[in-house]
Amino acid sequence: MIIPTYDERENLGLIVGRLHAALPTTHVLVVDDGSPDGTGDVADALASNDDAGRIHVMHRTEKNGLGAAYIAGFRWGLERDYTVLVEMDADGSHAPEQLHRLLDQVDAGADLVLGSRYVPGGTVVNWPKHREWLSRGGNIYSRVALGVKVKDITGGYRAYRREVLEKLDLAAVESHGYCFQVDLAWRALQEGFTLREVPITFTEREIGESKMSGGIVREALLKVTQWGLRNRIAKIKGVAAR
Ligand SMILES: Nc1nc2c(ncn2[C@@H]2O[C@H](COP(=O)(O)OP(=O)(O)O)[C@@H](O)[C@H]2O)c(=O)[nH]1
Ligand SMILES: [Mg+2]
Repeated sequence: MIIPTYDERENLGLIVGRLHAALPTTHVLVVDDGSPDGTGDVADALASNDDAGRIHVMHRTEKNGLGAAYIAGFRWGLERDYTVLVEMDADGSHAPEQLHRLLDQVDAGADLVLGSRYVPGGTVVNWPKHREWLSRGGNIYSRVALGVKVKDITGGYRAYRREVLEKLDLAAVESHGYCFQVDLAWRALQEGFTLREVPITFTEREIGESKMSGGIVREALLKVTQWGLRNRIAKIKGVAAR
């Protein structure tokens, strides 16, 4: 389980506690980008107080975005013998109590499982209307631009079988913000991995602030458009070459 953190001092202990109450054997890697609020110290304290040695911490010096933090975390996990690598937010939006839904589908054979707000049974709690529309709009746009059927390709609660991350060229992933999520799912689909969505309840954070920004939205729009166009051009060229 990889948890990226930026200024999540009050959330981190709560989420790790909930995770270990739900699934006691799960190992955690906190990837902290030098949070000014001292989240890195909180993570170190959690790690040293955990007698079972389940909590690990990676300290990075700069705030480099969600994508870079996850890629560093994936590399760390792949260097060790973890068979499934999970992404989860630190702010309580993703319920550790629902993690078994994702893991069950990995056990059933899926390569990549997405916790999905927009399949039947999935819900969003306490999101301001503009955030919900941004998310729904981003998903509709991604579906049309990329021609995929995924309902919640922007979500950040997901489980990867290690083979997926071994196969993908992580060094080539340039997405910084949340379009990193679209990027990885899209790459996995293109490699022919099987993707499944399971319903989750996404609950907006009660503590701390969102790091979502206009720059993150612009990056996503630009990149998804580029990927979609590139894919179409490649298909047209493929047809023309026959
Ligand atoms: N390490 C790291 N974590 C980040 C960064 N940006 C966001 N996060 C973490 O990513 C998760 C989701 O971010 P959040 O701001 O809640 O996004 P929102 O739920 O879309 O509003 C949280 O655990 C954040 O602390 C970053 O630049 N670096
Ligand atoms: Mg959040």
